[in-house]
Amino acid sequence: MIRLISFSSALLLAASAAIADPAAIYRDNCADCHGAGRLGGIGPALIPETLKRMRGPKIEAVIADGRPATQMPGFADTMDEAAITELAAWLKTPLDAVPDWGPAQIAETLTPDPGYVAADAPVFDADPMNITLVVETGDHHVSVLDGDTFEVLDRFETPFAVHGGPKFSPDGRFVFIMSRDGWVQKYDIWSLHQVGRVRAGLNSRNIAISRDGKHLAVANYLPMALTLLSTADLSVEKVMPVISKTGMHSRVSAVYQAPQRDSFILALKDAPEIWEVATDPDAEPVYEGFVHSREKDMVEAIPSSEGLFARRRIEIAEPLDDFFFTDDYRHLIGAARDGARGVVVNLNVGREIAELPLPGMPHLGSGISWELDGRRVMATPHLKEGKLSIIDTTDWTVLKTIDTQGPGFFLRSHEDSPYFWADVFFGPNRDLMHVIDKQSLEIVRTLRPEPGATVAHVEFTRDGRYALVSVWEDDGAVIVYDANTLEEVRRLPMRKPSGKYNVFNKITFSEGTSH
Ligand code: DHE
Repeated sequence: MIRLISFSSALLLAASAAIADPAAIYRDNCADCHGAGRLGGIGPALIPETLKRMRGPKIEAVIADGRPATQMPGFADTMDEAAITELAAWLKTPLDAVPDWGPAQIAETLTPDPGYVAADAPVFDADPMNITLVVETGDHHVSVLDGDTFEVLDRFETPFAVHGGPKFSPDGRFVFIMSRDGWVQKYDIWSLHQVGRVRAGLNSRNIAISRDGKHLAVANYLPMALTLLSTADLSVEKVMPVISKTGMHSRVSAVYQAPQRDSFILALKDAPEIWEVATDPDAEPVYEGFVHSREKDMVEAIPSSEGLFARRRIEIAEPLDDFFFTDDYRHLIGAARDGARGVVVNLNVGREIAELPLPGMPHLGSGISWELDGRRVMATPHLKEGKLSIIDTTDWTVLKTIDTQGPGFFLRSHEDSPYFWADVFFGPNRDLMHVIDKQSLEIVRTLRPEPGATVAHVEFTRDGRYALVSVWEDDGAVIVYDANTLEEVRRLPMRKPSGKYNVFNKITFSEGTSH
């Protein structure tokens, strides 16, 4: 007897039959958008390095139901549960071989925006120094806000899954944005238009721009290299493999600009070293803080004869992550692997000089600093404990521990604000935001802007008058608070807004922001 089956049942059977071969399911259903080699196409790369960093629905749910507001369809009608589970498990396995990703491959991805025409002056009336960018991770867009009126001047599409702070050119005109898949996007704020994109890495961490604004560094996990791009046209200047003194290849956890030093500082994931890369070969290294001439003799200065991107290694006892820098960029504090200590490194002499007890995994990269009783202090949240540590950066002691309603992720303040703001990012109280007095170190107000909704990450306007808070939900919002009265003044609907970045605060390296 001949039995007729529907088209969708036939597909379902086909997918079930292919359970043993998830690679075939992938080829038939996913490769067109995500690339034959799982490295991305119009959809993101589907490799464990990226997937395990994704917050939000589980990969099985995304395959079954799709992603709203994207081109990712749901496959629940054509793939049964077992096939979806099998496919998801396969996507979490590493690639058999990571393809070369050198200057030639990167150059091939360079995509100038054909519609871009550089404006001679800003195409809007707003203060270009008070523009604030809001990264909306819900549908992979950035909103360009006028920091005075809070009007949205533009809303543009970004590469998939932007991570880390966008970096502005020193004049505040251009901004560079990076996705976890290693795409770097250049956008012209004056023209309100994308300039172009390039894929600098396959799995990337963050970016940093040089003090003179000419070079952009991209920290990569895949390949294990630092990519250096020209900010003018996104062309590749160098791909620097990261190999330790003992010959070990290492991922780059992060790259930071050290403005006074005219250099990039690199955190290495797999090797006990910190790297410093020169971005101005003609500049005299700034080592103004020396106390002992003995210290000076120990300096392994960047040899300027090696030219641009000369590299200096600082050997340390164990790999450190997640750096906070003092305002003079003479010292950094890095998080030790045990999640219980901060290690202070003097960048001038190139060695560890102190250790701090910081149990509960400090998130030093979110650290901010200010003056307290004539001393320079910094504050850091902890990812695994509901507390904030206040550290005296003159003698490297923990001055105070402030108890909060749960572990937080970000801190923010402004030179002209008496308060700093600390979110509660994890746990049942993730809808709370603490406001803390910078002098008394007491919590003066705890806000609950939207009961049940995660609130996180704050940015101030240029003058410090308003604080912008993200309601980190798909139908979320940016809430504008009066930074002195702590009253809500505006609510702007946004799609899962994450970080917000004010041009002036960022290009002046405000002490209230992470750099
Ligand atoms: Fe981030 C900044 C590393 C998870 C949102 N994050 C940074 C920076 C580093 C870093 C090194 C500084 C880069 C810069 O701005 O130049 N982040 C890490 C991690 O190692 C960690 C814990 C694990 C990982 O997934 O890689 C991590 N980060 C997250 C998230 O889960 C967050 C909340 C959501 C997301 O987008 O993935 C997140 N990270 C952010 C944001 C910034 C950031 C919004 C920029 C903050 C700023 O104000 O500058």
